[in-house]
Amino acid sequence: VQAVFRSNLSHLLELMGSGKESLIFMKKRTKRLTAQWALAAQRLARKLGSVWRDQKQILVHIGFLTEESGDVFSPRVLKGGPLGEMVQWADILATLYVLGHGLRITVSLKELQSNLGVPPGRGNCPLAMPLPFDLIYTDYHGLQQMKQHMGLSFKQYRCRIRVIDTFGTEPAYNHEEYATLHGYRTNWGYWNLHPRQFMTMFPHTPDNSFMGFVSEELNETEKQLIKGGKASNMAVVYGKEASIWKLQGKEKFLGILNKYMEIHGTVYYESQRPPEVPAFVKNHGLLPQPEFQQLLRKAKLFIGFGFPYEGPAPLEAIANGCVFLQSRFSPPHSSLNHEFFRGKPTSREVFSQHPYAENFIGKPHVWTVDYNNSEEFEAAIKAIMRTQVDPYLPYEYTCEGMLERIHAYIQHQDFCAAPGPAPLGARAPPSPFVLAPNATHLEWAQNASLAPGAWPPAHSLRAWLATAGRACTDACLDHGLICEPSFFPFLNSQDAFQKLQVPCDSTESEMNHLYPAFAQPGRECFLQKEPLLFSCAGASAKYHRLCPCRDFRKGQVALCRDCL
Ligand code: U2F
Repeated sequence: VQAVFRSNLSHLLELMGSGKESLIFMKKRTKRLTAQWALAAQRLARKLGSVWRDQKQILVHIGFLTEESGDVFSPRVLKGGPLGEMVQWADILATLYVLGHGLRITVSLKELQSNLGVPPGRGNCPLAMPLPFDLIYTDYHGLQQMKQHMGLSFKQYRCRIRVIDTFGTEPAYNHEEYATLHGYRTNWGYWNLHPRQFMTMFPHTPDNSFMGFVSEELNETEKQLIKGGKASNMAVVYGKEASIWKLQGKEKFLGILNKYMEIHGTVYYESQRPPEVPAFVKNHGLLPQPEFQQLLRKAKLFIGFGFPYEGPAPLEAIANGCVFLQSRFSPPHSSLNHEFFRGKPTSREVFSQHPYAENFIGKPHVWTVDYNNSEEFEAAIKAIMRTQVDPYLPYEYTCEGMLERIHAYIQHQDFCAAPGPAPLGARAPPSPFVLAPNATHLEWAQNASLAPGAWPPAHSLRAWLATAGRACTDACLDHGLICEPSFFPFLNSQDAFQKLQVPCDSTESEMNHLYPAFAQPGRECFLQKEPLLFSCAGASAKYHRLCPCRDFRKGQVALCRDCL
């Protein structure tokens, strides 16, 4: 059946159920964004033209909202607790619905079981039941619940699952045996799923799929109005929970900021002002989302204190014409040195509160400075007050951008059919490679008939041998490209090393998430033995990694130019 775009979301609102504070928050958001979703659907429909879109039957099981997993989030919705996850789930539901797919939503174990056709109390049903869904979107909590309650069906249908995973899961942590042997075991990882079944909130590593969320968009008139109405001396602090204000040394930089600007906060409080918030701060208390947006529209500056990491609010601030000022982390925060990231299945080093804002948006919208350096901080404030910035929202965070991306995933990503690339170089890479003039970079021959139907199309491959110690994520970005893990199999052969003129004295095949790679001392070449371990993330001073890169659409890093 062909999927048809939907613009009326009232049935979705019914499907979302009611009761919990988290669901109320999500429904309000969906309702408020209805017109924006409808317009985006129209635009995308025009852009895609007559392209056939399969209608899928989709189950969305939001594990972290189930009582069975403790549901610690719902009671904190009105108390300054995390809302980022709810923003994202609301937008995922809207996306799937607007794209025209068949949708079921569950937020309890009972509903999950009845939708899966598992009789309650028969959790360990040994038979693999036919699954009435093509796709299941869930999270780590939901995954655990399905494993416990689907019996054999779980094994059989795991390839249909997509795991919404805010901070991402790198291949080294996902592969159970490898993680256990090499110290990558965490609270979350080791599910042996295809790494791209994990979907992140920001484009962290392309090993996972970038899901994202949306921010409210402004039309031209609104943009002009906002620009005219900005109070150049008004700052809003990022952080709705009082604990964020406990930051050591904040007096110094807040003192400087207070010299130049009027400081506003939206910190939740029960009856009296939280003692952590200085008296000179105008605290509005936690605001409903639309009022928070209104506040951002007036403000010139949105300032981060270092936590929360990588939330939606900075994108909303920038979309509403604020400059986002944040602190640089030196040394970077990671699962090795910071409580928040400890136990998360990623080795990623976070160099500022919001790396996406820093790296994908940057100046004039985003300033990343050392808060301990008073001069640098003060100079930034002065410069920000002088600069005019336009409201800005990257395309991938617009409704159209999110619809486009998820449409492409749904139509092209298939982790069930592919038997996986043959290990051990048993399959020669579909030649020919074309050697670029500078001889360190291989281009895939334009002759795409070599791998027909592959997605992303094989001709977008550009291979690079990274310098020692560089991860493929970074090596590709160095060349204005993005790492594309699905191309690793093309590079995992002696032939590929030869074409890149890598002088291999010997070649071995092992399980290592950094392979294929070249080690200078000994001139050894290493191939990847385990396809699940192909990884864009990861580096070691010992290796030059062989990296598959590709181009990407401007403002839509998840998709290559010919990916639609
Ligand atoms: C992030 O979670 P948070 O919920 O703390 O992220 P924020 O960036 O603060 O914003 C979430 C939403 O809260 C809204 C705002 C954002 O869309 O419009 N809001 C509001 O409604 N009223 C207010 O007064 C202020 C903000 C991240 F998203 C999670 O994935 C992480 O788990 C968490 C911890 O790092 O950080």
